Amino acid sequence: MEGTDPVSVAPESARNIAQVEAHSARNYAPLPVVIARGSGVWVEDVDGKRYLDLLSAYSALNFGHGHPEIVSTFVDQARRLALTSRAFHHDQFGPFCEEITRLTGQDLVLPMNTGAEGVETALKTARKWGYQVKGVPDGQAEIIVCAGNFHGRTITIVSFSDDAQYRDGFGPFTPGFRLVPYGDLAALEQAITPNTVGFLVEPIQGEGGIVVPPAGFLAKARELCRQHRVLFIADEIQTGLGRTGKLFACDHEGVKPDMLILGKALGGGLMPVSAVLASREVLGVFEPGDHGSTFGGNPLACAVARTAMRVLTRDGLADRAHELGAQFMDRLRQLDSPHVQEIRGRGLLIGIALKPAAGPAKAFAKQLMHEGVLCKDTVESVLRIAPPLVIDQTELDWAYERIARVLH
Ligand code: PXG
Repeated sequence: MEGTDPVSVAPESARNIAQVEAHSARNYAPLPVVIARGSGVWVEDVDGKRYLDLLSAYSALNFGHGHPEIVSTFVDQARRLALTSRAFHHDQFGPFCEEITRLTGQDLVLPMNTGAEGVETALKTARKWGYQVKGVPDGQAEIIVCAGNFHGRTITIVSFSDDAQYRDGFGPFTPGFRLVPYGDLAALEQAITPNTVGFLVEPIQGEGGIVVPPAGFLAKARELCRQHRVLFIADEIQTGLGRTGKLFACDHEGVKPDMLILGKALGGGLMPVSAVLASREVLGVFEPGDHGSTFGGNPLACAVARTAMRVLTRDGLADRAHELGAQFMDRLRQLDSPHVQEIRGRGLLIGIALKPAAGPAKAFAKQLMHEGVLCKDTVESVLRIAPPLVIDQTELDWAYERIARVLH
């Protein structure tokens, strides 16, 4: 864990960090800031210092902290009915299913909680569809994934990661996956066999370093999948729901995936809500008992997601991300910084790729923290800028000034 450095960490923060270091597993290395409250794009630490949140919990806070309407739905629904399990129907489930399938243009939804559960669900769906509908011989289904992928941390998901740290010490792994380079159409075509049931892809790689694939890749990959009867599975957990300047990042190339995985922002910044969406042919493979989750599709989650989707559309947050993001990226590109290699991304999902000589991106994130701006590195050399989509121009200007200062 970073710095209990007494010079830079105020007393109450230092106390909290010491507790964490004493009693928590060290599976994270957070910046040494201890946040106590948040509102909109701003958070405040236990010592009363304010910061602008340019990370948005990796896109889970697209609506900002404590969005008033979403909080109000959350509180009302928690008072009325929070949990039933799926053993019974509840009055939020039907409307949620209708609204999310309408928003995504898909036939059916299967709700889960975390992103990784959503991905696991999509993988199970693709396999079952492969055996039942495509006619793949039992136990032979293959799923193609991309180098540099990040889809979560379960054993199956890390089984097809090419990041050694995600895998080391966690074997044996789940078989049935093939890796191809991200954005490489020829490699994808070569990897397809008669047993291929799905191609799982992030339309922009988030944890891989905000990597935008070559123009046309998604549309052509989608077409290739159609030709070979392979399900095109888009993991839009980080890119979906307005983040990249369209409702979904696949929309930039007019691609409608066979299966769509959503998470993060679907929970309105308040709770974990994920979902898999697909056609009736695909999600129709499930029988009662095949798959599920105690909390998946609970009344609180459904109510919160419904309000989140309504706010997203009503407030035009995707268009906002498009406009503010394009401007901000232009301004970043004009920065005459000795450290910057490339500015890349879409909408308000922006990566500042640093030159090797600049040193680790994490050091810049730490400097920005001292300037009152919170963001985080992704891979070693990329700073991720992904503010809540409700951010305004003045707040972005405020952030820009500080980023410019730190990068000079
Ligand atoms: N798919 C994508 C594209 C993601 O970015 C997941 C799946 C998994 O979601 P859950 O809800 O299971 O974390 C992600 C998550 C972290 C971390 O702390 C996770 C993400 C980004 C940065 C850090 O594990 N993305």
